[in-house]
Amino acid sequence: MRTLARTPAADGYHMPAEFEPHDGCWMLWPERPDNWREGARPAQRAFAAVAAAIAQFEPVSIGVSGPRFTEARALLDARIRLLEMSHDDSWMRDVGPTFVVNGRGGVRGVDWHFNAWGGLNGGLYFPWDQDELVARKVLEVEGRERYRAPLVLEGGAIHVDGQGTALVTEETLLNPNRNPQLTRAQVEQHLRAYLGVTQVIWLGRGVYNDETDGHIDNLACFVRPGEVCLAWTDRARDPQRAISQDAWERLHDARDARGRRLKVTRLPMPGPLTMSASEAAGLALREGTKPRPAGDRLAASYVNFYIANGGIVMPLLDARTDPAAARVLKRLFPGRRVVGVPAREILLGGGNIHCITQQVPRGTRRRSPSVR
Ligand code: KQY
Repeated sequence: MRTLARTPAADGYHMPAEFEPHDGCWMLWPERPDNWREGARPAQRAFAAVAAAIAQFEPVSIGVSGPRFTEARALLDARIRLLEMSHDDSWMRDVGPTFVVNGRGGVRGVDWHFNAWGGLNGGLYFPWDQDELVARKVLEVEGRERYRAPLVLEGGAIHVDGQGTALVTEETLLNPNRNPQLTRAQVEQHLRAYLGVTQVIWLGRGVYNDETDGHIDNLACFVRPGEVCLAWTDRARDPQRAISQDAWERLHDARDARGRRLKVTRLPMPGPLTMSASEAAGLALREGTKPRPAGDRLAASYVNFYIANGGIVMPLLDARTDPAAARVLKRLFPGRRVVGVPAREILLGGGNIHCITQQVPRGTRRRSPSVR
């Protein structure tokens, strides 16, 4: 597909909110044994369950390496489209394209630079050259034109309300391991140009011990214009408490692009949860990949859910807190069916359901990928 020379904003495109209608959802198959225990089998079952849950609401496509195609097909619901696609790991939110729309049925994709959450300065694995190609390949399959953004960024580092507001964290976007040459004002300028937003709300740090350097998609998200839900703990001595409190205050003081104050709902957090000795023992250690020792605090958050057409697919992480979190989500999304999927195996790899999915917004259907 053509790579476009201008920016989405200059062409009248913007990123729609996740709660707007979708044409479908993309995922990648988890395979690497240094990130997913026991040769990734438990994670594959969890990903397959997430895909089946989303497929109740919208079409799902999954990229898998050639050698793993047959076993993935056997685990996946028949409704799911499986395609061969090389990748280094399975975080479609971060390596896939960010889709933008023009309000008249046009859909295009933004392809950010990806450096495995920090490159050689704190990144999670090396190399990441196949991940870097995923956004482009998805756009080829979707038949959508591509913008190449001059910015290291991951899809999990941004949330938008679809009405001109972006929500981000300083911990990720101003981290010296992403775009050290850019000032905050220059980062904002790129967000305006590539997401089509006019207002950026900056939170401070992300969820405690989040290896992405504090992605917003684990901490807070828009549930509709003017409304945000925030990961929250009442545990006074938990280091997460001060992080959530600071986010709460910043959200309270913020105005969105339309000048509205935000309504903020606290979504209780699970745990604290840690990596067990047997879970850690199931990993095949490899030089160049972040080690995951037993006892490590896991960055567990119910905010990492996926909004599908008519549904919410939420992670089940802790039997003590899952029911309360589901109740809050049902209240926040009265028109959608809330479906819980056991997600500890995804959490062990460093993220959750939102991180492994990427929505394709609804657009005018292409007759064939070559038709412009
Ligand atoms: O937060 C996300 N969007 C992705 C988490 C990636 C973790 C890598 N191990």
